[in-house]
Amino acid sequence: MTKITACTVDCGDACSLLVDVEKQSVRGNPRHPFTKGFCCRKGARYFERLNSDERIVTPLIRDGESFRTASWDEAMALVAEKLNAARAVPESILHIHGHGYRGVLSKASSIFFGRMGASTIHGALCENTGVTACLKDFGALNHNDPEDILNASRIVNWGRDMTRCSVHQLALIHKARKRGVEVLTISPGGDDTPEFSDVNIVIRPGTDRFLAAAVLKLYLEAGDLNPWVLTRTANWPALRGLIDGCSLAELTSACEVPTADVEMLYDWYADTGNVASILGWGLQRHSYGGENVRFINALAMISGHIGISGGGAYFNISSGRNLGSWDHLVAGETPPRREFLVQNLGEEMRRADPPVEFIWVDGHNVVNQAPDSLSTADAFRKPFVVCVDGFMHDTALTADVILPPALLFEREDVLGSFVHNYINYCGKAVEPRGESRNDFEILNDLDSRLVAPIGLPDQEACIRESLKQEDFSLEELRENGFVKAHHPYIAFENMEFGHMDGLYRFPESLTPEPERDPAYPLQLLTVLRGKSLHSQMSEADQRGVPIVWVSRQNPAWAALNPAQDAYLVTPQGAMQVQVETLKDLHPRAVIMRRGGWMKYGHNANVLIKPEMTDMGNGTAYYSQTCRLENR
Ligand SMILES: Nc1nc2c(c(=O)[nH]1)N[C@H]1C(S)=C(S)[C@@H](COP(=O)(O)OP(=O)(O)OC[C@H]3O[C@@H](n4cnc5c(=O)[nH]c(N)nc54)[C@H](O)[C@@H]3O)O[C@H]1N2
Ligand SMILES: Nc1nc2c(c(=O)[nH]1)N[C@H]1C(S)=C(S)[C@@H](COP(=O)(O)OP(=O)(O)OC[C@H]3O[C@@H](n4cnc5c(=O)[nH]c(N)nc54)[C@H](O)[C@@H]3O)O[C@H]1N2
Ligand SMILES: [Mo]
Repeated sequence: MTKITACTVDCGDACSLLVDVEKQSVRGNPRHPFTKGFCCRKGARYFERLNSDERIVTPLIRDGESFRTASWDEAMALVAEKLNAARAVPESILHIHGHGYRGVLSKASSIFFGRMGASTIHGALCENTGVTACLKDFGALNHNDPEDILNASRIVNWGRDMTRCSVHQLALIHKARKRGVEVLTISPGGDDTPEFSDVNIVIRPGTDRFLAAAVLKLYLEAGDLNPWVLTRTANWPALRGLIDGCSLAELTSACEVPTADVEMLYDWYADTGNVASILGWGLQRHSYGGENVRFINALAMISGHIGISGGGAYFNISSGRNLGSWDHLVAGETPPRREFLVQNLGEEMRRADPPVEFIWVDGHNVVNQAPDSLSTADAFRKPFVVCVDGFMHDTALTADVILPPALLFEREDVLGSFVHNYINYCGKAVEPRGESRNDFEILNDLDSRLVAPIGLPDQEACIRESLKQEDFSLEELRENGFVKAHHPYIAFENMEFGHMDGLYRFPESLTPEPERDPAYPLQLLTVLRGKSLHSQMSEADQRGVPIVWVSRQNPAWAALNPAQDAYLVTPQGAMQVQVETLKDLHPRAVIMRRGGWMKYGHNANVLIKPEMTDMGNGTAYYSQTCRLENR
């Protein structure tokens, strides 16, 4: 029997999937216009994760340094007792929810603990820097339909490694190239972007704003400005002043891109035909990531490529824009809540008054994925920690009780995408393994044991409520697996923007990149893995010493003695690593693939200090400086 479902991991492709229940095999839904019958290896092999020996399938209660199996009744009675007591001071409860599983029902724990007045987290680990930058520029979060990329003459890809992060955008790029569309990628290198690019430009990490500004400078020098475009902007003189105030040499040396490459990029934007710009998520994980995004958008705008077919700037759309909320189905109001900055959770918790006594964390390996992992793990030692997760990762290891959730294919939900405009139905294809239960049922069980219950609605009622905003039918979704939400094919057509006056806004500052610290002259780029999603990887794959990659031109490479152990060192600490080389990587960049676990000595976030980006309370992971040395 084949069941229609959809992937709920935190990925923009958000595939519609068909599961063969007997064979336990997965394939992309051939009828879905974006999924087009194929999916990535993470989705195709998800049953390996569901059936893995490493999966936790019964509740566990801490027993000294390890855990013992418990019944749901025993585990939930213990959790309820602690929560009932903590509710005397609601702020002493801390709820942490991540994007480990997406869908309208995944909001349940946030609404549940919100009504209690529990503390929560703020700040952002993912894409909020770029989202905020785009909102400042365009006044709304939108981009052309993903398929419109096929209408471009040329594509300029600012650092999105589609070989890993999006197999469906990659397929569209391949199709476009077959039609003669050319692709230029700008990145620090060492990724697999050459696989789909005609030309690659290597840039100093974190400095895209200077490259975009340098190309804008060439536009000014050529006197090549479209008067119609300028009338659609609110503050061109401010940007013009910034660019006039810098020489081309200053801009090119700030991004370490040769002038010939800057001129080539100008030609790519200025030649006849339409240019689509793609903005990856990596370039906004820097201290001035917001400015980076804003200058790239400004270049796409000034070159006349916004609001037209075959053009546009692709960062993100909002995955929730087509789905309404259901929190009004829950009685009461959410009072103002205390918030801890997620990037600096350990430190913020240590300073907290009243102290945190009870933590509920679900869908987030926060100890592992937020910066300064050791500090977070340490702050989790004292409170009573409940972790709803199916794997014994760095966050689960801090828990007093672990509750096993039903995972993908084992529960029903609906969700949107931050890349395409389809709403997908995520059907329950198989029964939850062992004693696992879906997150919503776990909350219902807990609620029934509370002295003052919150009262959650029926799950299907929540799904139906979410679909009301666009009048989608749950029956149609169950039958087809997806519905299309209607948005204009071209974003910001006729250069009508989302700001009140309809005009575009340029950035009004161009912040210099901080001087290189001679003690830590390299930059650590903790980029994603193709085979797994963040920390959702098998423990068996994490044996031995983790690998980092550098260029042969990296000053550290020549200085390392291969006969001795190598260490990656930041002001936060040191980690033993194995150093390998990669062609065409920027000479000051060190690549480490993120998601490895602390318990195996593979977690880069132990070495990353909590630093914010310039916008949207994002995390400047990639501005982490480092060095490599023998010890
Ligand atoms: N396989 C897999 N797919 C995923 C995920 C996963 O973990 N695994 N995660 C999902 C999620 S949540 C996200 S947010 C996305 C992330 O998707 P991506 O943005 O593709 O990946 P990142 O690892 O965030 O960023 C790394 C890329 O940014 C480039 N880069 C880094 N710094 C700079 C810079 O300063 N300038 C430029 N121009 N380029 C730079 C690197 O060369 C690399 O190609 O992927 C999603 N898809
Ligand atoms: N060093 C460094 N760290 C980074 C980044 C970086 O660039 N560098 N980038 C970051 C980015 S882009 C992101 S999006 C974040 C991701 O941070 P997280 O969201 O913490 O990432 P995951 O490791 O995918 O953890 C998700 C967890 O949810 C669990 N899960 C899956 N399905 C369910 C379910 O149905 N119910 C419950 N209860 N749990 C479920 C999984 O088992 C997994 O343990 O990390 C950030 N961390
Ligand atoms: Mo992300």
